[in-house]
Order: sequence, then structure tokens, then C-alpha cells
Amino acid sequence: MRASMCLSAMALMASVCSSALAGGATYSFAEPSIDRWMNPFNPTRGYRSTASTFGSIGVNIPGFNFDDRYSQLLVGFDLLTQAPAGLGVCRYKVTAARVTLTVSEDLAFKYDPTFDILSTYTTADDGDGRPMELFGVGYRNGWTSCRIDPSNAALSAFPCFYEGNAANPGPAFSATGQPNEDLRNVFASDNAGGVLRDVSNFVRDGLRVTPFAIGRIQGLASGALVPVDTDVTFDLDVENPDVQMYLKRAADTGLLRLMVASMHPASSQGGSGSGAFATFYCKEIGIPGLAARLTITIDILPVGDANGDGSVTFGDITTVLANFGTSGEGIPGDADCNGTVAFADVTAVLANFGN
Ligand SMILES: [Ca+2]
Ligand SMILES: [Ca+2]
Ligand SMILES: [Ca+2]
Ligand SMILES: [Ca+2]
Repeated sequence: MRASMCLSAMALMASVCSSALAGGATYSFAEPSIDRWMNPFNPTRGYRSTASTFGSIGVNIPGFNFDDRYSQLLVGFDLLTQAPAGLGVCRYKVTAARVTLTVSEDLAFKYDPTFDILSTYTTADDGDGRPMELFGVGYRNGWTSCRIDPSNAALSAFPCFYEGNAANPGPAFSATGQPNEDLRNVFASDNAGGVLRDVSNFVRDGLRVTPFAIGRIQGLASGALVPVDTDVTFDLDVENPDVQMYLKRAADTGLLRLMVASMHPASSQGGSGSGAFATFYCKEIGIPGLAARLTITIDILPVGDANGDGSVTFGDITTVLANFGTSGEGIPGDADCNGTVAFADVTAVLANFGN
């Protein structure tokens, strides 16, 4: 509709249309809509003031068999409270996204700013600690993301994975409440090939996993113990197509959900300070600036922009032809956003040429 209006009045309206349709904006969220400690033995569901992340390699409790990424932290931001949602996945391009968390325990774990490859987990710690990692999120048992609104009962019940409180403690860890592996209702995923696979048991399954981001600490040396109240920044790898697709979907739904995880050993296995693992503030700490925050830059692409460079030019015809006959969500060449690349996409480029 908007595109045809632009076309019919192109001579007069070209500059107005392009400014209305194209261009990006940066949005900042001072705290998450939801933050929840995804540990099977979390009795307080969504309303703990801190949440820790650690692995279960080497943990052996008779009768239990935990996920490798045993303790995860779910953080979510309702982008739709600030950014336009629902334009179609292919209309969005996220050019930057940064999540910042703050450490709530003093000198509990070593700072490892680099990715640890799979083989370092199958033998022993590689000696320089474990990185803090950020992932996308997948669901089991019919749960899904909804806008967080505690005043709306329908949004604080199945299938919405909501933020619990003392009166309504939030969804259980798994369908049965069981803590064992492959059961968690919400799990970390790397969206490999566009598929939201559960990477919680990547060591057991031998998965080569690519996190969306590694946590970085400004001014702290690799291997140093991390002081309390240290900020950890996660710059999402928007150039990774799996990450970009996840973010495009999030921009379209208006709901971004992410999982913080690390393979730090649990405290029972030793380590300096109060525990060998990372612990972060949640918004229930009640102090502004300590819970997870997000800065995200979202470009809205013009209709007809088949190659996602922000304008509709001859290069988009080339991209349509180069991808002719392919199909999938948000793929290059899909100028009319219908999920396939066909002749109609050439028409869509020509109809919006110059936008
Ligand atoms: Ca919370
Ligand atoms: Ca390491
Ligand atoms: Ca283009
Ligand atoms: Ca198409």
C-alpha cells in the first residue's frame, strides 16, 4: 500500500517516501522486560535479584543428569515498545546490538575474553578460564515469547513465557519440573542455519557452536579475577547470517530474547572467591543501571531492496537474478518479502526503483 502510494506520486514525493521508508535508528533499553535464572533448582522463578551461569561438566549427582549448560540466564527486551514491528522479516537489518550486564559477586571467576573450542571441554579447562557467552533462545513444550505485561493475565500464563512474581511464580523449568537434560522449556540456541537447536548439551552432542557474542570487560586483563560491579559487554556478531536472521525476526516480532551462558565450573568444584562462576544482577535488585541493558540499531529497508543495502537500484535486479528460484525467510533477492525469489521480485524492484 505504502509502496504503491510512493509510486503513483513518485515525482513529487520521492524524497519524503525515502525518508519515511529507509534509514535506521538506535534504541536503548535501560533494563530488560524479563530476566530469569534458568536453573532447574530456581524456586523464585523470575524474581531473583541475581542469576549465575555455569556448566555441569564433571558434576555427578546420582539420579540426575544435567544439561552441559546447566545454569543459564534469560534476558528479554520488548523492542516493540520503542521500535516499529510487524513490517515483515525482510524489511529489517540490525547493524549493531550490544547487551551489557553487571557482575554481582567479587573476584569469583577469571576473565576469559576469547572463545573456547569444543576440544577444550572434552578434556579439561584450557587453563585460562571460560568465556561468558550470549545466545539466541528456543522454546519447548509450546512456550513462546509474548510482550511482558504483568497487568495482563493472558500474558502471564501459557503459552507466554512470562516474568514470575511472588504471587504468580512463573513457568517451571520443564514440563514436569524435572531437572534432567533435554527438558528445559527455554534453551540457549545459536540458530545454526536458521534452526533454533538446543545447544545446552553441546559437549555431549559434539556440537560446534557459535555464540552470538562473547562477554568483554574494558580495562581488565585476560585471566584476572573479575571485581564486583564490573560491566560486561556483549557485542552481537551482526555479520553472522544466523545472528542477523535471529535479530531480523526479533525486530519483526518486536520481542528480543537472549540467553547468557558460561561453562564455568560450579562452586562445588573449587575456585577463587565466592564461587568459580559468573553471577549477574537482575532487575529485581532495584538499582538503575545494574540489570541487563540493550542498545540496538535497526535499519528499516525499503520495499524492493532485494540486496539489503538500504536503496532500490539496479544492483537489486542483479541480486534477484542471482538468487532466482530460491526460497526461505528473509533471503537475498526476495524484494517483495513473500519468501521466494521469482519474477514478481523483478517487478517489485522496478516498482520501487529509486527508493
Ligand atoms: Ca527477573
Ligand atoms: Ca578458556
Ligand atoms: Ca538495494
Ligand atoms: Ca519474492
